[in-house]
Amino acid sequence: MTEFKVPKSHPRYESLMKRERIIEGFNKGLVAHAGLIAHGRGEAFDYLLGEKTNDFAKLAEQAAVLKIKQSKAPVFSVNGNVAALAIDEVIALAKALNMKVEVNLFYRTEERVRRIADEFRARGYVVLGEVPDARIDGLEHARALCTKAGIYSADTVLVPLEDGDRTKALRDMGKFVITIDLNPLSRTAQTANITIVDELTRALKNMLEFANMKINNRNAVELLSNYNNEANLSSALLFINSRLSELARHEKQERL
Ligand code: PTJ
Repeated sequence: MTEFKVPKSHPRYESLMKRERIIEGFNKGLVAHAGLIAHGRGEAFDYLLGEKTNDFAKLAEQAAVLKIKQSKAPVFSVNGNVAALAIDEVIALAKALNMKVEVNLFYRTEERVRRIADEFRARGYVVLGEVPDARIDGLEHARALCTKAGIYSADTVLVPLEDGDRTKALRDMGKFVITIDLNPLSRTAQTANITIVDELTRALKNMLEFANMKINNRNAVELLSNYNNEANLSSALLFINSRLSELARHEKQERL
């Protein structure tokens, strides 16, 4: 942990703890410089969403779990922020849903891939990604590197906090892409097949709970076939809109 001790009584304890985890991850060489900026953007959107899992997010989380359960080769793609914030949740969900985990970085350095893989190893869990032997089609440079046994041959990829370009490239390769992104307007959110507009650690906990539930097959098929990502993203934007209007009205009344 960093030198700053977050008092449990602080009204923003949860949010500050996540911030501390990102800073700690940065200091340990897991998180990219840009990861700090990405986290701040996420915090801002979480404010707008009320810092809780909303109904549209819960629905997307359920659809995502059902889709992963139906997949033959699902892969969980992990970057620096995800490893820093939720490594234990990643391992738990990957085990529950029989997913391989691959370290796949946007700002790839071999050193950072190894450090992240080491964090998994320290927990007795082996990940892919250190020895790339394939490329994501249509992308240039090191950010295209991946493994044949993992992302390259996956049918479904869970890529939280991802860049829009790579999300599109994965879709162009015919993969089903699930993302977790607090910004419903991001290119990734708009490009994925299922977008979970929720905070990463909350989303993974909810998904694990759902993964461990017994679901009637007919209900699963119905939920998935009725799921509409565009409508779900609209619900997220409408929620932010109405929440802000309500808050603004309340503020106005207080001023009168
Ligand atoms: O470790 P690397 O090299 O793979 O780089 C990782 C980052 C996150 C830096 C890289 O993928 C990146 O630049 O991503 P973007 O384009 O900044 O997108 C990250 C998205 O995740 C943004 O839309 C943020 O709002 C969102 N976000 C940030 N923190 C969270 C989040 N969404 C859910 N939960 C969070 N905790």
